[in-house]
Amino acid sequence: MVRELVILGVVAAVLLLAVWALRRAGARSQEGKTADSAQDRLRDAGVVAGPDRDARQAPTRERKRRERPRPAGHRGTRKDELDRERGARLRERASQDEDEDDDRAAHEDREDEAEHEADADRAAGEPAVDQDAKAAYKQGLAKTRGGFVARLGKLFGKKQIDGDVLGQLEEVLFSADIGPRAADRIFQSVKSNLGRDELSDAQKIWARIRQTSATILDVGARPLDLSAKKPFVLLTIGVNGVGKTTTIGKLAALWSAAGRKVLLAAGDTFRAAATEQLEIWGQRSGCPVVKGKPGGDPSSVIFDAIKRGVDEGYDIVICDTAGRLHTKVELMDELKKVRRVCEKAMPGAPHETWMVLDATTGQNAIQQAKTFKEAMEITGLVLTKLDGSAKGGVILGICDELKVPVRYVGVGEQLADLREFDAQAFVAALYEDADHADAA
Ligand SMILES: Nc1nc2c(ncn2[C@@H]2O[C@H](COP(=O)(O)OP(=O)(O)O)[C@@H](O)[C@H]2O)c(=O)[nH]1
Ligand SMILES: [Mg+2]
Repeated sequence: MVRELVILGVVAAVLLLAVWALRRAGARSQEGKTADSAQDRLRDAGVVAGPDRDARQAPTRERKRRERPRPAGHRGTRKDELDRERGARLRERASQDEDEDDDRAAHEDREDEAEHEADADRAAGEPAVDQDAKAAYKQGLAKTRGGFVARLGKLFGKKQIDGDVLGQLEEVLFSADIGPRAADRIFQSVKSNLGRDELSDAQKIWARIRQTSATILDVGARPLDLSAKKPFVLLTIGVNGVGKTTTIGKLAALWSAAGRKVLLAAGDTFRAAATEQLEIWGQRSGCPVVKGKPGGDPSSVIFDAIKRGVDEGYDIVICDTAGRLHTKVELMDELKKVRRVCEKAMPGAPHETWMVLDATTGQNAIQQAKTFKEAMEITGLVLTKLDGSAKGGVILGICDELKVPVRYVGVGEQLADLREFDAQAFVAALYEDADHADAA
């Protein structure tokens, strides 16, 4: 009996233990579920970072989860609803923040790209200055290239260059706008330097033409040294309308931008509007202008300007002059007087006298230069209006005739449209693709 009672007790204890164990397991699983849903809610609310929070697609996934239909009949408590609303608001915020982050990142990317492009432009910009100058020369030389260069191209473009080539070369060169002297120099150079068999080689003929052209342009002038005198006095001369006043304005802008103190002298008192025109350029370039009375003595204006230049420590004084008087003799006499007065105002002045020539006038420019040179010393040339339909090849003729260096060329009407003359770039532009010029 005692033995049976013990067995019953053990069985009851085992049963009780089993029931307790089952209950405990049920309670644990309930606790886990509650914890999971709390975690979910916090994650939903954005308070806790979920594993995919940092992923770029998070807003899309969140939206999908929000849009997922809830099981039918699911009704949460009021607190659950408040939690959901708050969570939705926070998610919206987080999504907006991420959108803003995306916008910021995209903006920064664009800024980076722009910076990159600017760098590339800057890098390309350095050699582009030369390209630009060459392009400007090429444009200015369009007529010349389309004329005698193209005719030479046709002449040498033939498969077989016959013995007659020299005669034709002479004819083409002399009808070009480069002037008879330059034409003869080029012709003689080809004739005397190439042997009979070399005359059938177009490349050799072109090389000789290029070389002689470069030699003509190289008149052995020293580089311009504006610091040699203080003030450095520059006198500009040339017939009406060639671009003297415009060139003075461009030079003033160029040199004052380089840190020089520039003073302008309105020496064209013959034309009423000339002084006003120089004053406008003075304003544009930020340089003061010394002016006289309309119809007054140009020499006294220039004298005053140089004196002021000396007294007030100017680096450069640029003097404008008239391009036309009642007669040519009068004009030349007046220019000679201006020169004498410069010397009186400052011994040794003017330090340079530049003749301004309009490239579009072709052979006339050579004639003008010769006439002025007979009357007074010319130390440099500026060839304007090389842009547009200029007959730029005339530079060869002028340099050959005068043996004076071209210092600058004008390639437009604006302040920045002035370039230092580069003989190498000029020759390169003049004969570029010359071998194919017959195709043009
Ligand atoms: N296209 C072009 N026009 C120019 C250039 N230089 C001057 N000009 C124009 O030529 C005209 C006469 O210029 P101006 O300076 O008054 O000549 P000036 O009488 O010698 O002083 C003006 O309309 C200028 O704008 C140039 O390099 N290119
Ligand atoms: Mg003028």
